[in-house]
Amino acid sequence: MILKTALRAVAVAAAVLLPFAPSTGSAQEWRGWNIHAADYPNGRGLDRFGELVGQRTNNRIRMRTYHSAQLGQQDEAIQQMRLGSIDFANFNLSPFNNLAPSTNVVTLPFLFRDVAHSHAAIDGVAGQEIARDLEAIGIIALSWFDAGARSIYTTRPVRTPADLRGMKIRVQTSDLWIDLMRALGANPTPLPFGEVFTSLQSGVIDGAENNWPSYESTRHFEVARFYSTTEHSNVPEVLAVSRQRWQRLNEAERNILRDAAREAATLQRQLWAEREVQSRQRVVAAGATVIEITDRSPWSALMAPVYEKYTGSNPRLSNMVRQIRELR
Ligand code: BDP
Repeated sequence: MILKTALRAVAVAAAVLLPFAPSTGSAQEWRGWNIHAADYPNGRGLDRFGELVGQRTNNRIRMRTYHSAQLGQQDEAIQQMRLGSIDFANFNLSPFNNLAPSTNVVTLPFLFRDVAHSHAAIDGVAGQEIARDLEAIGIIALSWFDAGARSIYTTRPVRTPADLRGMKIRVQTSDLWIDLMRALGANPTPLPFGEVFTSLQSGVIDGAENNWPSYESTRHFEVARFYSTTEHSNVPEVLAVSRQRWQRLNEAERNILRDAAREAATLQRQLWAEREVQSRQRVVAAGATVIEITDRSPWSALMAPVYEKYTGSNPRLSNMVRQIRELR
């Protein structure tokens, strides 16, 4: 009798637990890519993601992040994730511009009013559209990291678009970025992130553009000492996993990953806000000159052709722009 009850209890427990059983019996090792150092907000977010997934799967899914671009530069890492040799990563959305059309929308210059506005967009409809496009190319978006506002920094002072004329400015590999820089009068030079420092040093380029934490952590401020607060783009970042891995997970595991990614993004966003302030202070203390651009209208006025080219003839994308603008 006791045995029967015990057996029944086991059967009931098995029935309840079965849908949550691991999709594969053995432990899995997942390789994660990060372009930044481990102590950068994004590195901390990725490590938290791995920790939570490990805990909640009883270490059946063990995640290890390779920081500081050990597994390659961003464009290569994206290809590797599509092929399934990188399992998870944090990517900026601009390197997807030529692959996933809706990522162009959130890269567009002067689109977001502030951080809250960019969160509302990416945590809402824009994020859903982007996740759909990324899935189609083999990448599953789980949550969104902050990347703050990007501004132009140069080896000579820049106060107006006229000052930028003919200067070689590094951009990420994206047609939109090339057109954006051209529209500002600069000479865009696509280069991997890891080559920017030496290219500035050797004079291959005269400047680049990025947020405060990247300007500081890469030490670009040592070679391009003028940071003009153009704040021309607030392109967000994604915490993603490879579709190949994702397809082999059961629903319970997917939920664990989704929750862990959301919690990691909450941490990253908090750390990001702190790091932006610290990075600005550090570069100023180290002698960088901040050129405050208070009136951005001469800059944004040049952007109409970029909007036209990337969204004008595409109802889906121009609709996204409209929806984002209407967000309050
Ligand atoms: C940083 C992003 C990183 C990009 C880099 C870049 O976090 O993903 O690779 O900019 O400009 O802000 O390439």
